[in-house]
Amino acid sequence: MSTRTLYRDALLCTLAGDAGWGLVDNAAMVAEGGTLRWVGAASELPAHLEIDEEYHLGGTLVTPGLVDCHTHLVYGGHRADEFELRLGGAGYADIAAAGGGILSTVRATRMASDERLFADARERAMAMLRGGVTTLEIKSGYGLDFAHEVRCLRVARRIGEVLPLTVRTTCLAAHALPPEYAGQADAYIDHVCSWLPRLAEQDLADAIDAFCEAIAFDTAQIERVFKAARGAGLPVKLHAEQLSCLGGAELAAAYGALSCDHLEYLDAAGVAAMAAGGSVAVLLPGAFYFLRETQLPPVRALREAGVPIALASDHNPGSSPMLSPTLVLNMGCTLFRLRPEEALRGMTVNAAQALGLHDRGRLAPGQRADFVAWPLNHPNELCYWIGQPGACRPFIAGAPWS
Ligand code: DI6
Ligand code: FE
Repeated sequence: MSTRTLYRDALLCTLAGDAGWGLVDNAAMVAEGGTLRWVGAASELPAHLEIDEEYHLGGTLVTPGLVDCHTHLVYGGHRADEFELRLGGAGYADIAAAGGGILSTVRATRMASDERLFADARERAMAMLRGGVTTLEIKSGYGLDFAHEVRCLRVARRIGEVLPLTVRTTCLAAHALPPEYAGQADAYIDHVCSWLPRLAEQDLADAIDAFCEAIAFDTAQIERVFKAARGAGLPVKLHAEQLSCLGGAELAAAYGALSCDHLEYLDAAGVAAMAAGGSVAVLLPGAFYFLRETQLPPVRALREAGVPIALASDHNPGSSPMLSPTLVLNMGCTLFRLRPEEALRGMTVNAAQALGLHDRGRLAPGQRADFVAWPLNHPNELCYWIGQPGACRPFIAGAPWS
């Protein structure tokens, strides 16, 4: 029989309904085998419940564990030099066109040993975990050939094995054109398509992503990747409409994409397609901030169309070198004008949906016992403090992490 654990003396923010914080004061939760079995006011705890283990949460605020549903955590080197160039006036796309940008990280990643990649990615994942993240997506996309993409996906899988958090891996081989295929984008896409069945067979990727942009791949090329993903039985996502509107979101939604991400330039047709296709809109305020973009994603139109909105760090060395989940929440509110409750739903229940996960993101019976105790009095403080709002205590599948 699995251990039955009681957690008491918490202010719960359950997000259990479709709207509202779902606050429960003087609350308790009971978990068994890593799953929540009972959630409610302590005064209503069923009598005669046999409890094996008990945690007192000291009156702290408890939210569902945070879900960071879009990161590029595995890479070599960094791009602080490029940051300086951009501050001096160089454009992100210009740097990419000159062979810098993503390709400079590809060079550093290919040169890094497996151990270096693993040790650096593990540190980054630990920072996320310390910040309250209990489920983390990690994309490849800095290998850009079969062997290096596989290496990066293996490193990502290993992070999920050595740390208690859940890691979902995404193959982003169609991220940029590797130098050995310069001028032959279609040939590179053929190769990428041929890798997908092997990735699925080896269980290395939970989803397939691509970058639809003038500096990356066009919709015809992306569609070929999506067809191959479908053939391999893998769900898709897309980096769409970040720097321009190419109609990527519409295409992705037609392929039942779990999510379309970035979306600053998303148009009305894209919003409608996402609503019809059931794709989550993943907004990435860190990249918007770091690239000093001015085009805001169409938050109001997404809301009105009923498209679930998620927020993520987009952690990567080029456009969003951030490792603070609560700073993502803050930026989602300050930059994109999300309401604090929308922002928190965006890093819990909606982010879980963007990963195809429906067993987490709320505090309710049947959900995983992934939650975080914060030294705060109200969940709006998660969005208010700029960055880390004091040390939090994550519990994963019911067990405290420290
Ligand atoms: N969009 C992004 O924000 C990252 N990738 C992408 O397609 C940035 C990647 C980088 O600059 O290294
Ligand atoms: Fe990204």
